[in-house]
Amino acid sequence: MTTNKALAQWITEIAALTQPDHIHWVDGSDDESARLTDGMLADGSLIRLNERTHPNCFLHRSASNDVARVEHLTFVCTRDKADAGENNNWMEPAEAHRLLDGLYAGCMRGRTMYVIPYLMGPYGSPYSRAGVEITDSAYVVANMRIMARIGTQALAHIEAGNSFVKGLHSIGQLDPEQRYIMHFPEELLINSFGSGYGGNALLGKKCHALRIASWQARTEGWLAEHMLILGIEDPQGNTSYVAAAFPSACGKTNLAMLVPPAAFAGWKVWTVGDDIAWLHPGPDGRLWAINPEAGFFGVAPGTSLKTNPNCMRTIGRNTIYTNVAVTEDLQPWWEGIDGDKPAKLTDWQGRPHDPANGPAAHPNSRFTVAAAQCPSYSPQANAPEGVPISAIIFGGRRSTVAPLVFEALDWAHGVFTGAAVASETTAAAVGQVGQVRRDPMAMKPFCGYNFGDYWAHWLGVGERVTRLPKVFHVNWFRKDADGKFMWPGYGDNMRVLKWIVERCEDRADARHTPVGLVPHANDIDVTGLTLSPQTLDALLAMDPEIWQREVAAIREFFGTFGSRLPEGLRAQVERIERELERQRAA
Ligand code: SAT
Ligand code: MN
Repeated sequence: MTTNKALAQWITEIAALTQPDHIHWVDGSDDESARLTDGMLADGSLIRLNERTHPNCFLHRSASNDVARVEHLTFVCTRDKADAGENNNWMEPAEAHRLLDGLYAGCMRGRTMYVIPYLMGPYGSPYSRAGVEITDSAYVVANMRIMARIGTQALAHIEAGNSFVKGLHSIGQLDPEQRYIMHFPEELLINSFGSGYGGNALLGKKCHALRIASWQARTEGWLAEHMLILGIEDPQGNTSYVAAAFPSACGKTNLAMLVPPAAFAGWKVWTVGDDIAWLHPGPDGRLWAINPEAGFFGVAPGTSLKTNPNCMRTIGRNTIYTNVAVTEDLQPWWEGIDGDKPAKLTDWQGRPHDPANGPAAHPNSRFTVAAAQCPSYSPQANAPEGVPISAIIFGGRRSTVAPLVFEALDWAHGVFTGAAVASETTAAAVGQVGQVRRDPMAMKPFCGYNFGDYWAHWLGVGERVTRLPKVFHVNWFRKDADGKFMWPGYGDNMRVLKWIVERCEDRADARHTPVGLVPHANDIDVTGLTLSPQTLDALLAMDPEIWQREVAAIREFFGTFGSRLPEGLRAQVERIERELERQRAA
């Protein structure tokens, strides 16, 4: 139990509502973890993988209709609807509470209610925040144990008088018709029902560290962002840190663990985080970032020694796999993994694999693993003060329009660039894959309040922070007329990171366009890369006519935010339109 009265009272209240058979306060110990794992092995919710090749690794198969985040069932419940904004589904808080309390009533009968105190962020950091997740899923406990700092120390943080976010989760009947992911930012409360999967159920991640935290960050003057954090060490031993926002399943984990190409001897990339960054103005006028998470919940398909060797070296032990396929001798398998496809596989639903049923591993199958196991894990990853950010990078998956890289002209233009991010959708969320949608700052599914207010907050940070990071936009996914990717990506993205670092140090050149500063072909270090000059030119092209159409689409999108759209963004649209028109006329 706990000495914190508010917490004790909430637990009593929720136990009365949900009627569990047992209440288990999670202490985070190895003993407890072993007992939970044994229970899940016994009831079949975990399967032990090949102990020789993958020690202490397990497979979980989720319900086949519960495999991704559900954005259409995700709500932000604020008193004033306009505060949630066009970017969120909204429900009136009292109505949402009525609906959910009805679903929660008696939902834990015959089950154990786990109480998980957790901390997002390093122990001892002034930027870390606590939460308590109540759940009836042992699988959630096992994942939270990897993804956050849970148990006794987190509880001590709360009992020392720090505030905490409340998260109530029940898998219910895993019925997609009775599934809701509800946020009450004004109450620092999350209610999740009917899903056991990833971001729907591990409430410390998207629900707390992005939706609720973004709301708190706005009132407190910081930023909670869907960004990886990495350090780039040059051959002289200087390390610069960048934070980068891409929509789900666009390669954040790969970029965060990048291994530079052979021609980049002496360069090294350090991983601080792969998904979420909390950025605070520091005493020296720079933005400092911490990774609130302690683990990676990454997409398995496409991960291989070729695309992400550090990741493959991370996930060989102590890893929970969800919805991957398995080989005959119980090794995890997915499309894109190294080696030939085995003749016999069991698919993610436990059936003998038949290609007629689709891929063997679900396209959104995942691994959950402790960040500390990553060979490139940064020695600064647990620094209480975080790491100082030199550059912010936005990106999306665009087969056309966006060049390989460009730099924003200044902070306000950088905010515009982030707000205008668009990307082709992926399997990380339920729905059509491959549609272009606007995904500002890669926060479309995660911003806990009105995007108009959010952009105004970003612009405001530019006025308060004296040593602002430079802002960039990248696109690794440009395709040629034959539909083939033009840029090799993965480790070769180091070539773009190098230009970015050099720009931050005023050591590299660029040409001015209305849309941003683009490298000349010879500004990108292509040593050791076979890439035709024509392809590189095409990758760096900024076509004014295509961009006139793009800016018209951005103007229309911004228009949906009405009077909450900050004047600073409207001014950017108008400037770019004017300059593009002048360029076209010339
Ligand atoms: O399911 S999660 O939201 O945790 C993963 C993702 O979409 O990035
Ligand atoms: Mn993500």
